Parts: sequence; structure tokens; C-alpha cells
Amino acid sequence: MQGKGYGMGVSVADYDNDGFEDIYLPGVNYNQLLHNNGDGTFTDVTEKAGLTGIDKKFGKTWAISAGWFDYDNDGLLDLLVVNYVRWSVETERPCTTNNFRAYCSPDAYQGLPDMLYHNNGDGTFTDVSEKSGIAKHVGKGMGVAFADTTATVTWTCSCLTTRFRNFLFHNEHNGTFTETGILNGIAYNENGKSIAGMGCDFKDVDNDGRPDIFVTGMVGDTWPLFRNRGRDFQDITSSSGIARASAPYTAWGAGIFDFDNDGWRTCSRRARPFSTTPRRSRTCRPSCRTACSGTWGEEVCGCLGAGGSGVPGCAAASRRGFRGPEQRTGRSTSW
Ligand SMILES: [Ca+2]
Ligand SMILES: [Ca+2]
Ligand SMILES: [Ca+2]
Repeated sequence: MQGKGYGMGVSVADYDNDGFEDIYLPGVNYNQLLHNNGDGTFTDVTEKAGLTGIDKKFGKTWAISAGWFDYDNDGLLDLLVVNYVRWSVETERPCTTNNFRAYCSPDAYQGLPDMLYHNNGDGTFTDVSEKSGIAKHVGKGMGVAFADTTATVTWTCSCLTTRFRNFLFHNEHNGTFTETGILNGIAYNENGKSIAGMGCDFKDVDNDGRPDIFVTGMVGDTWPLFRNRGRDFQDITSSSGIARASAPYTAWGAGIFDFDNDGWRTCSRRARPFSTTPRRSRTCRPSCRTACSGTWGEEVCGCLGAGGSGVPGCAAASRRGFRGPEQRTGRSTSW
């Protein structure tokens, strides 16, 4: 597996249904599709597959993340590539902080649309970005997450962007997508602002059957948690306790997991808040007990707890080492 250029992300899935997981690597100047040969080796099939990430208008786009999902239910995984900003060495301009040359803010660059590739089933893909409506929406994307909420309303994927509003693409099941981020309440946070969103996940944190959206951001942003109410989303970042816990941190990756592997909808006395510091644990513990009685705002605190809360938690990698829920050593919860 020979890497090329500056890789930014990774997405793993068996796109050709041969039983072996394949790898897609979005990057700055190259994207790569590595086919798993099933014998411990991989073959770079990017060109043959048509997944170079080269756009006829923008050239090679700066891709940061990608995700596999079957948008047309034909049994073959399709690929969404999330693009960041228009940048090249040739057009880079000088930016300074306190008279020192520094990286420019994302505000200094133009955004890009994302790309959607349809899996043709013969090892090749067709760029359907324009046909599907995805290319109409220019952003500065960094993360992507998918969820199928057919029990309520079908939202299929969410692209998060940095210093630009979030997108929510609704799968119309006719080959096209409608962007409904503003209508459904996830475009901006509860203060009406966009944040430097980076990682995201789209899973059910409160076991009501509707996937919710969690986003990580920069220090001071607080990391939004949007609760899915069926017809729309409600920003519960503050009421869940995440605002307070996340405000001092910058984070990229995000995930909603059941850390202690003991199933859904159980609370324990050991439930702790979304924090690794004892001080915050003490502050929030009474709320977590309330959570067991089913109050939503407090339940998030419990849901995000570690060490036996029994419901999924949220966690994120952080520049300052924030790990999300604390993990204990013990039977199924060892880390
Ligand atoms: Ca495969
Ligand atoms: Ca498909
Ligand atoms: Ca939910």
C-alpha cells in the first residue's frame, strides 16, 4: 500500500462485495482507492475506478473525509467525498498573526461542493454529483455521517463544515438529494451561529429510535448535540451538559458509542457526566440520577457517562487530551 500526497482521512468498506474490506483515502492532491486482494495485499485501483477526486471545474479538490453508503439500494456501496476549500501552493496568500507568517483562516478561501459517486458494480464509479443535486451546495466540509431514519423522516447523510453552516442531505430515493439543514435545525447552533465543525456522528443517543447528531469543534465553540425530534432537530448542547464540558477543548474526530457494552436504556449509580475531571463529576452526578427517571436533559448527561451508564456515550479526540467519558478497567469496560 503505497500512499500518495497528503492523506486527510480514511473510509473502509467492501465496495465490490467480495468479502474483503477495501480502503478509500481522501487527500489534498491525491485520493486513493485500495482494493483488498484478500491475501494481505492491496492494489491501487483509483484510476480504473474513476475515484481520483478530480473535478472537471475545480481540478483535484482538497478532500478531507469520505463515506460509503448505498443511496439507491442496489446492494452496492456508493461513495460520498467531502471537500474542504479551494487551495493550491500557487494561489496561497500570506496571512499573519502578530506580524508572523501563519496559516490562513478557512475564511480566506472559497469553499467546494462535495462529490457523490455511484457504484456501477463492475469496479467503476460514475460521478453523479451534479445529477444528484449534491454539487449545488458549496461548503467547507470536514466530516460526514449517515443515518437512515425511515421510521420517521428519511435523512440520509450529514456533512459538517468548518466555519460554514452544516448541511443535511435528505435522500429523495429517486437519485437526488435535498439539502434541509436550515429547515431541520442543524445548520447552525442554538445561538444561530456556525462553528468550526470538524468531526460528526449520527446515532441515537437517547434510545428513542431516532438518530441524533453530535459535532466536534474548536475551543470556545462547544460541540453541538442535536436531538432528533422526528420532524426536526433540537440543539440540546447546553441542556445536556456538553456545552460546559466541551467549551475548553478543540476536537476533530467524533463518535457515539456504547462504551461499557452493557446494552441500551439502563442507568447505573456509577453514571458520570461527559467529563474526565472529578470536579465536574461531582457537580453533575445528581443530574445523572435524575436521568434514570427519564428526564431528557439530564438523561444526556447519563447517556454520556462512563463506567456503567449502560447507554451510548459521546467521545472525541482532542488537542488537549480530552477523551470523553472516563474508562475504567474491568470486565467488558477495559480500555
Ligand atoms: Ca472488497
Ligand atoms: Ca448503490
Ligand atoms: Ca434519538
